[in-house]
Parts: sequence; C-alpha cells; structure tokens
Amino acid sequence: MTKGEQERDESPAAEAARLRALIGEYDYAYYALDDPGVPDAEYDRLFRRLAAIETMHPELVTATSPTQRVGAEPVGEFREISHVQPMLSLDNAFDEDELAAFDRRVSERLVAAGISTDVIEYVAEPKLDGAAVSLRYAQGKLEFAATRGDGTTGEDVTHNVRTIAAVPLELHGRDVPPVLEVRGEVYMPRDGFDEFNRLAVERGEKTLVNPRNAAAGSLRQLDPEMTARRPLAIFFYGIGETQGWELPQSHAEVLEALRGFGFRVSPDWQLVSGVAGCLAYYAQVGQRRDRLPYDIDGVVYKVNRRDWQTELGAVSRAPRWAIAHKFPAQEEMTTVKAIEFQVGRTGALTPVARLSSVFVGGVTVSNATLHNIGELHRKDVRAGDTVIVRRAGDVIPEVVKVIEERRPAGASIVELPDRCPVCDSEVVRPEGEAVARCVAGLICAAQRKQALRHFASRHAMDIEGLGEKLIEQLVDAGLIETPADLYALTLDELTGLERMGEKSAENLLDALQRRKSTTFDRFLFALGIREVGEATAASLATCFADLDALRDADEEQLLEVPDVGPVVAERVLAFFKEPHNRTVIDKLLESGIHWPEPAPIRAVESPLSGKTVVLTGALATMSRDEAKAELEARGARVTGSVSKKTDIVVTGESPGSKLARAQDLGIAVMTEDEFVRQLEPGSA
Ligand code: JCF
Repeated sequence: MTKGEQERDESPAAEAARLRALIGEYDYAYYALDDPGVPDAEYDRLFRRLAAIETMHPELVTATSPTQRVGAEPVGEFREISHVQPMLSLDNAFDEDELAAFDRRVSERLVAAGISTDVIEYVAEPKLDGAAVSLRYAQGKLEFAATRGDGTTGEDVTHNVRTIAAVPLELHGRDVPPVLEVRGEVYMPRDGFDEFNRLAVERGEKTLVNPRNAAAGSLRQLDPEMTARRPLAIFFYGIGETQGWELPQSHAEVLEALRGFGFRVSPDWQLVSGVAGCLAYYAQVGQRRDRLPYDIDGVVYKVNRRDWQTELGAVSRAPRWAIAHKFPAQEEMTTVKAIEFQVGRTGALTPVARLSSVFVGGVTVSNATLHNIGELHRKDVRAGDTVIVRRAGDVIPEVVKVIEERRPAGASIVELPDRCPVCDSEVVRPEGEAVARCVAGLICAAQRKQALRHFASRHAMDIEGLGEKLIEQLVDAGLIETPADLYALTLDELTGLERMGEKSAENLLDALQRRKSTTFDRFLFALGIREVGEATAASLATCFADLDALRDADEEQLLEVPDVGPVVAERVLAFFKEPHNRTVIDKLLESGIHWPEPAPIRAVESPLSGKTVVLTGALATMSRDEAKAELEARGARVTGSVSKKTDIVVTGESPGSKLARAQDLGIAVMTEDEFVRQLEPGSA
C-alpha cells in the first residue's frame, strides 16, 4: 500500500487529516525545497481524494485545506490593512560608483556607532520585477495578505494571494512562531505570461502589457477565480512583525528558516563580501538574466548581520542596510518617426517602426520590429505615436504598446501597401494569416539580396567577406542575380566596385573557391527553402542519398523524414518544382560545388546492403526498432512507406495496405522468416 491509499478502518476525518498532512509535505518539498517528492499524477490523486471526502463531508473542510485556495467569494472592494512593521522599498544604485557610495555609507555609519567593520558581508539576490506583498501567519495559519500600498497601509488581497500555489496556507514543521509576517514578491513567470497572452490574442481578449503589470493587476482582481487563472508565482525575501520567535543573527539564517517554514525562497541568493563581491554577483546574474524564467530588474544587496541592520535603521521609505543595483532598463518610451516595410528573404513584409533614438536594454535603439501586418494592426502603431519599446537580451527591439493618450491629432492608421516597396510587385495576405508577402520571389531585389545573404552566411556556405553591404553593391551593380552568379565573378568586376581593393577581391574569390567544397546539409540549408532550417536540412541530407533523390522525392517520401510534416514537405516540393530553382542548382553544381558522398554504412556484409526496405505489420521475433537497426547495420535504408524506390517489403502479422501497394508496384516481398534468415551470418 502506498502512503496515499486509505488505511483500513480509517475514519473520513482521519483520512482527510492524513491526506492534508501528506499534501503539505509534498508542497513543502516542491515549493520550498524545489525537489518534487512524488510524480504530479500521484499528487493529483491525493488531492482529488481529499476533495471527494470534503464533498461528502462538508463539515470536515478547513480554511487551510489545500482544496480551499479559491474558496472566497468575489469581494466588493479591498479592505485596508495597516502594516505593524512598515513595508519598505529599496533605494537604487544605477552604477558602480553609487554602489561603492552605499557601501561607504554603511561602513561610516557603523564606525560612527563604535562598530569596527572590515569588509562588509552582504546577502545578494536577484530583484524580481513583480508586486510586493506581506503575509501574516498566526499560529502557523495564513491570516491575511496585503499589498505594500504606501508602506504603512496596504490593501487586503488575501483572497487572491491564497490562490498562488506556492503560498503555504499552513506553515511547515512544528516549531513555527505564533506570529510571523513574511514579505515577498509576486511575479508572473515569462512562459506563463506568453501563454496567457497567446490565449488572449486567440480569443480576442485584452493582452497583458508585461509580466510586472500582470502580477500587480492579478492581485487587484475582485474575483479570486480570475486570479487563480493567472499563472502567478512568488519568492519570499524577508520578514515583518514576528512574535515568539528568537530571530537568527543573520539575514542568511532568516532565509534558511523561512525555507524551513515552507516558504519559497530564491535558490539564487548568495553571501558576498564587499563591493567586489557585489559586483561579481551582479555580473554573474546579469549574464543569466535572459535565461531566467522570470523578469528581474537588478539585484539586491542586504547587510547580512541583523544587529548591524538594526543599527543602520531606515530613512522614510527605504532601509539603510539594503540597496537595489539596477540593470539597464529593458523598456523605455520614445516616439515613432515613421513606419516602413522591409521585405525579407521569403517576401514577408515586416513593418518596422523608425524611432527617435532611445537608450534601452544597454544600447541605443532607433528601429523596432512590429513583426507583421497583423501585429501592426493589433497594436495600432502610427507615425507620431509615443510607444513603449522593449529590448531584452540580444532579441531585436520591439514595440510593446502605444500610449494612446499621447497620440497626435490626425495620426492615421498604417495600411498594408498593395505593392512591394522594393519591386512594385503585388503584395498578398492570405485570408486569416498575419503575414503579407511580396509574390515576386527572386525577381524582387530585396528577396534576392536576402537569399544571397542567407546563401553566404556562416551556417550555410560560409563565404567569408561576403556580407550585407557587398551583396547590396553586387546586386545593385547588376553583377549578380542568383547564388550561381557568384561563382562567375571576375577580379576585374570586383575591383571595379567602390571601396573594393585588389586584396579583398582576391580574398573573396578565394573564399568562394574554397567553399565549393562543402557538405550536403550546408548546401541544402543554403538554398533557402522556406521552412527548411539547419536541422531540417540535416535531416533531409541524412535521409536522401543524394541531391537527385531529394529532387525527385514525392510527398510520401518526404513525410518519412523525421521532423518533416505536410507543410515542410509542400515547401520542398514547390521549391524543386520551380524551374528557376532547378536551373540555379544545376549551375551551382556545374560551377564545381561538391560534397562528400555519405560513406556507405556496411558493417556487415549482406545482400540487404544498399536496399531500401519497408517494414509492415507486427514482427514476432523482434521490435520494429530492432529490425531497423539490424537493417541499417547491413547498409540498408529503412523507410516508412512503399514507393517505386522501395526494393523490399518485409511483412509481419496483419501487413495491411503497404503489402497491397508493394504487390501493385511489383516490389519484392519477404516474410519475417525469410527476413530473419537473411540476417544470419553467412546468409549471403
Ligand atoms: O525582489 C524584489 N523585488 C525585492 C524587493 C527583494 C527584496 O529583498 C526586497 C524588496 C523590497 C524591500 N527587500 C526589501 C527590504
């Protein structure tokens, strides 16, 4: 019997109590220790069992039962709650100098108080971008939760905070203080935020602007059902009023104790020494910033010794013993000078906002993408608008939203151009699609240039020295139209270009020559077939022996390739059907581009080597994977469906339509017995 199952003769009350205790332990393991004790399915089972008992015996329901997170009815308004210990915010340091000044102030104050300090020890932690809350526990049970408000009085958001799974309704362990106020930051993880917005767009509902507003807004819902639907999380970082708890000497120990009570504390806090330690931590967290699952806007340093904290005290809103060291803001406000359309490699028209330059995410930004016409219209960005621009990590800057109140009179909606801004060909936007495209294909100079850039890029043909500028020059001078033309370029033509010396021209011709020796997958990737990225190109290269096989492949064969679905298959077919593409490929091969033939895998001599084999029906003596491995070890290729190229069909039990098709096409059929005999050594 597992721990969750009912004990014989257990009363409903006893079982409910036992399940609650068990669920409490699992919550503790999951949230405080970040180490799930049981699979989700087992947890769900316990939870549903408890809920069932409570439904049958409503008198057994308790306020802190895990089933009661969304217990409360919607509230009419938020009650006020005054904080016994003020809820402080943090002073900011925006650079090293301000941090050093903070550290100096701390030292000087302590010295003035007769405390001799050496290097000061700090607790450092990431600073979450969310909403601060204070939770009060009495006799180990959640009593209320409040927002910061003005620091003295906040709003009662208990009904909403209860819905956050990581908030313990009851504290862990037996030794819990009679009164304990904890402080933490409610936030919305990025994936939850993205998913929420994806659904909102799908349903035509309002989207959330950023995870920070999302967290604050979620807490201000009157109906806890609404909050429960928001993917919120929380980290706890400090305490307010406590009674009957002999506090540890250091902040680090407070954090450890909080974790012991069942609170979710950031796993990333660290003890650091002095300004140097703070800066090292700042750099380390800064590097990870984009990879964290939540937004942070800096790191926090706190004097570790609590007696020193007390000595230092606080000024109006902020403690003197802590500071927030901010990262460069990832969102800023600026104005849109114009909206233009860029044409990409596949003809997609990308609206781009030309901005008044603004420093955001650590760089100066003057363009921001609007992704596609659908997005442009959804956000309704117009020339003259004041907008919020976001640049996170190395991602291209984007317009988050328009501040509508600041829209100048007469700013008009941006319409999709009906002709390509580059080649004047028709622009189409298929019904229901967000993306509009120039239909001209490689006749459009923009698409040609992008296709050439892609062809020359590092993961494709890797032609050193052939960058954006040069491609622009070559196309504009009429020297090249397709990738094949690159290989006909002469020294004279190149040196005739502006800013092109003899040495650079020679280097480029060299690079072109050198990279004629390539690989099949690089070549496929370089062709720039829509939907065929590096991984798909590699897959195709492995599954097709050579370019001819791929060129002549039908849909069915393409669908056998791992990761190739109907959309990709369709793109590949369309690409190779297009006469222009076939001509370019022929010319590329004529110019001498080549790659090594795949080494035949023929570990075991066998009549099966080189054969294309299809397995159908259930095999009695081995699994399909085993059969496949045996075949491949003999140099055979195993595919999923029968076509003209199939050499042998191996039939197990209930072979079905593949056998019929093999017979139609006159392909050799082998029974499992015959197949197994072929595998035996010396069967040749
Ligand atoms: O993560 C935060 N936003 C955060 C805010 C972390 C802290 O350690 C804080 C805070 C606000 C005030 N500590 C204080 C004292």
